[in-house]
Amino acid sequence: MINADRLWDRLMQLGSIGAQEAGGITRLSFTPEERAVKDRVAGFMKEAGLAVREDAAGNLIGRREGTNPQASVVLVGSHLDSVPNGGNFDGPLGVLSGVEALQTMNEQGIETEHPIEVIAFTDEEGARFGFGMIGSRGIAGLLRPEELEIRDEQGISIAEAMAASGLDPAHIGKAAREPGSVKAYIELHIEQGKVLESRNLAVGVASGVAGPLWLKFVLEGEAGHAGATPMSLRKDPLAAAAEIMLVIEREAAHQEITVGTVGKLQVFPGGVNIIPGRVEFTLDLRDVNIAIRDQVEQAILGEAEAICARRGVRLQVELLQRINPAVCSEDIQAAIRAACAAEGLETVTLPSGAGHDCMQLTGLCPVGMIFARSKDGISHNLAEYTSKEDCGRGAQVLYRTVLSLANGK
Ligand code: HGY
Ligand code: MN
Ligand code: MN
Repeated sequence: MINADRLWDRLMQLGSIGAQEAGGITRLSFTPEERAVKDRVAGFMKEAGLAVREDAAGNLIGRREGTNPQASVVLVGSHLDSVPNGGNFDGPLGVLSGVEALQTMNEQGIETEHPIEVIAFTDEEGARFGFGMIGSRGIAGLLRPEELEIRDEQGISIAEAMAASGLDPAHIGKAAREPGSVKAYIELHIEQGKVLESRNLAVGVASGVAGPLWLKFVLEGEAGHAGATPMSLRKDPLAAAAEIMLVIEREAAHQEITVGTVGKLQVFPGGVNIIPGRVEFTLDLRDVNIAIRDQVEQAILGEAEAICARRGVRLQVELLQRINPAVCSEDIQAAIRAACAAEGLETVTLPSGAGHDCMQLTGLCPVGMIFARSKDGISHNLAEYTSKEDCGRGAQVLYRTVLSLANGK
């Protein structure tokens, strides 16, 4: 059995790192808060008896050797970075449960054939640069040098932020794992939705992960005097943006699973008595079916162009990231269900609306995810909560699943 008290205590410790006056946690990549949380987790990994290192992409890794030094590694992961004013469980539950599982194996002298590594991926959320999953892309060898030139709102590039935190962006390729070197990837994560709670279940099995498409819309109109400019003579980019946002809502709502969200909006120059000159907003569009997501994307872009043409507003759309949906391995799903059965836990299989690092790893190894119940389905919010009991249940299922994966099943 894993030590649920120790897991909970460590989770609560991390909750104080990056805590915000306005509530919630903010730990963006390559910031002092992220450095602090990685140092604390590195300490937990050492307490667990793991060999601890950081790779060229800044991933924090704790390794436990197996009996067969030639065997491929089982990766257990999640992330420690957060969204602004985020919750305490999105990411850390998976990393700390991985540490707890390996510490339990060491304490109980349990041997596995395959080595196991618990990994805290760099920048899963993409909150700082609008481009996420940097660490898992690095592991999969998918990072392109030009992507390290993406800049945050202060104009700092990913490469510059990496260098400032002691990494050499030129060596990012060294984080990539050889094909065949990874047996499987498994992650415990909070569900971030309401399915488990509505079914009164503590643990769920992921069938797949919806793919997020992130676009940045830039609308250029004509700034003007709010009082002296008749409505018929305006080229107002904010009014155009408002129409486009309603198109996004309508087109996504027409589909069964598709979701569309405008999460960031900036208005320039931003004065009470100024008709805006420029507006920027982001679109996060997701579906588990890539063809449907593409179809909704084209419908939105077509209508946006027509709206802007009618209003005399210039439209530019910039791709921030396009991640394909991921399918979870049937074998790993079966291993998770067997672990749930061994724990006497009824479970359900469900798709993940939220994105996760496993999406970057499907070309490297089979992937699977275990979900822990989220209270009220809330996440990316300071009210995000999973009970101590459910964290323990999820970690225990992870422990059994990792054992079965690391012993050649
Ligand atoms: O955006 C997501 O779905 C994840 O929380 N990064
Ligand atoms: Mn997450
Ligand atoms: Mn998240």
